Amino acid sequence: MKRLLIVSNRLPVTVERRKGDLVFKGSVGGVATGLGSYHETHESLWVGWADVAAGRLDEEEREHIRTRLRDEHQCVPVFLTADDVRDYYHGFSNKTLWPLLHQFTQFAEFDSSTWAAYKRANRKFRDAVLEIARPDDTIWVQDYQLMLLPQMLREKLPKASIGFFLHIPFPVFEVFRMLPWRSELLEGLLGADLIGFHTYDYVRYFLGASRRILGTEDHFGRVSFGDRLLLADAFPMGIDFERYAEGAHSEQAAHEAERITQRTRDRKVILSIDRLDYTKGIPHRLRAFAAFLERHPEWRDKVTLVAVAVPSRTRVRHYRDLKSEVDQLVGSINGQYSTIDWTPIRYLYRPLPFHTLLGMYAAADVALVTPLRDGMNLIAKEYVAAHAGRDGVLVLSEMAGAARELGEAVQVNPFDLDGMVEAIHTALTMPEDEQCKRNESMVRRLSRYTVQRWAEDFLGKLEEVKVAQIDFGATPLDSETRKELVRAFAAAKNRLLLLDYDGTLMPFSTRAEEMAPDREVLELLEALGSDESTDVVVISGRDRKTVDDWLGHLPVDLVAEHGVWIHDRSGEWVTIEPMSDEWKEPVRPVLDMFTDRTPGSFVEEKDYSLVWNHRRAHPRLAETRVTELKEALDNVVAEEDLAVTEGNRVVEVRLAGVNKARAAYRWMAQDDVDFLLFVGDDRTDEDVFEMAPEDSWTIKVGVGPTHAAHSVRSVRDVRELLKAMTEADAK
Ligand code: GDG
Repeated sequence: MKRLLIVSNRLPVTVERRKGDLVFKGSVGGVATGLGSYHETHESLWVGWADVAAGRLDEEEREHIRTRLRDEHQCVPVFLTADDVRDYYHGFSNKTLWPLLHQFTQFAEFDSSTWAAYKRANRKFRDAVLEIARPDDTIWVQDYQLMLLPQMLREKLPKASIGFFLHIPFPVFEVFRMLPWRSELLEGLLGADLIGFHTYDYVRYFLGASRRILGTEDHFGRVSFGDRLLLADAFPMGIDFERYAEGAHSEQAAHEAERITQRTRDRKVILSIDRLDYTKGIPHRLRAFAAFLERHPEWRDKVTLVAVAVPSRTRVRHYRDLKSEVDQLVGSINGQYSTIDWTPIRYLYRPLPFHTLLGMYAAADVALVTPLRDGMNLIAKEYVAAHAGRDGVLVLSEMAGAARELGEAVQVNPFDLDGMVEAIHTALTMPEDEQCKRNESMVRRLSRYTVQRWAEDFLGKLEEVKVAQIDFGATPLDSETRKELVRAFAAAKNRLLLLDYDGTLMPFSTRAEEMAPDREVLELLEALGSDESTDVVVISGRDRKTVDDWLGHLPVDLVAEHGVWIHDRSGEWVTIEPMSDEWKEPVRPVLDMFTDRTPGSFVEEKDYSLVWNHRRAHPRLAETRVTELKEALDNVVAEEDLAVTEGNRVVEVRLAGVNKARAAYRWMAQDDVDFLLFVGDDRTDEDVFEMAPEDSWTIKVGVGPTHAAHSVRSVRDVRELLKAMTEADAK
């Protein structure tokens, strides 16, 4: 059976030394809670740190921990020293990555010694995984503490299925670029086959950073990096829905809720609960609550804010400062508004047992979840689940990943004090039936996309990527194969070279007119085409006039408009068959409309095709528009028998059945050809790759799924290959 190895900084079980004994207990936190449920119900092993300093353990204790964790919890411990914990965990992870990735740049420290510790610790995790990994295991690495691990594992297990999920936000480029070790971190992540984020925005930021920092290429989330294909995608983490929906009705939770209602004397209860972290916006929330009491005196004595702050990272200074700030704020607000009978804020600074947490969810009329920035935020989802089928209002920050899915919550910008006051008021005065209605829609979504589904979805996608990688690609043309090709060319008597133009002979430029052939290309074509035994055909998607102007004087044959027009050295331009262009009428207005909506795009008209070119448009916008455009064209396409193809930054519409392959066939069909080479770079070339006979040479420029047998990285490689061919011929 295929095993899953989950790897995270912290195990879902922590070990504590109490009066000389080792005590095992569950960990608090988003990753442990969320994935914990999946782990319990599946065949998986979890590798991570058990929260106990290794220096204080003798070998016998370590063995005891190993055995118990393995037998009772399917966990494998990584032993970290006190120095590791200080520098890798409290240091680089929590003083550098955590603030930076949450865009708290003012808190981010850049220290090369903690960076060294981070690398060292990631290697420890790698070694722990390597010790137990079997070849067909799936390895799923979690979160920001282990961003180097995917690549470290890839080096040792080149074929393994490796997934990575980032539980916190990925920041915009301007912030990520601040990190002195940004390339190494990205390379670390790119060792994975699938990189998951909570929201599509984070995916975009990540792809943008990789493009700009490492020069990766991506298309619909498929990333090509070197000779590897991987995928980045959004998987909004869900919760173990039943655990909260049913749990809220359990006897213990109901008892707890009852107690809270009694203690707050039937006042409205607003719940605020998070780890005490500066990203969670606790001071902003407290100030908003105070402003609410100030501006709405009618609510004094009628509402209680239950504020739970779970201690976290107390060894980091900013967390201790935050603790003082919160203590002080709570004190001053309570000092100002309390009466003998009423304390506006009930403040708890400690972790709660699970049933108490559930009781609090159940008792709260309003949950105030207003982080300044949060990868997802599971508390928001858990609260809604606990209110399935009943009233209760979620006030949710727009800055939490969860806001994308919980559109029916009262959404608020946590930096906007007036908006926050307004939101609290809206929540407290919302009619009950509206509360129920809003919850119903959210509950429907949360009960479908549970943490189970989230994990299955991620792992399913990971398998898909592995399959795609098999088809992906074309083996890179190594030097041995290249020599073989050149030898075959030199030995052949009747050679046929079919060469695409844009992106194959000439590199892309954002200005189409700048792509006229340079001297090197002209000389290469001249040299190859002058040889009697070589037929050179340049197959372009461009209009025939441009192709003629640029290449018409050379001893080569030409194909324009992806196969509509053909020109051999003996004659005129002819169409491959009699053609009509009446179909353009219904298509043109559709393309014009998309041009108006997409700044930087334009329509090119050729004799028998219409092209929507978005080379100068914003790539992300264009990506969305391409999908919409294809949908919009669906009807006309069927009626007029047209083909819509996507090329490099273009969408082209032309009559079905006219393509490069059909044109190329004219030359390929000659039966005395004993060397055939076709080089192309985009989807319009795939028909030719597919049709080319087994014994021909097919080369794709760039990476990506293809029917070509080989690939080269760039136009430069193509030119060098052609040059080597002319030189071999000259010998
Ligand atoms: C990170 C990201 C992302 C909290 N206090 C107690 C307690 N909890 C449980 C909650 C919830 C979890 O811990 C907290 O999850 P969050 O999502 O709110 O926050 P982080 O710990 O910061 O988690 C976050 C998450 O990873 C998952 O990807 O959503 O954005 O920052 O499940 O119920 N549980 C108990 N007592 C407590 O006092 N028993």
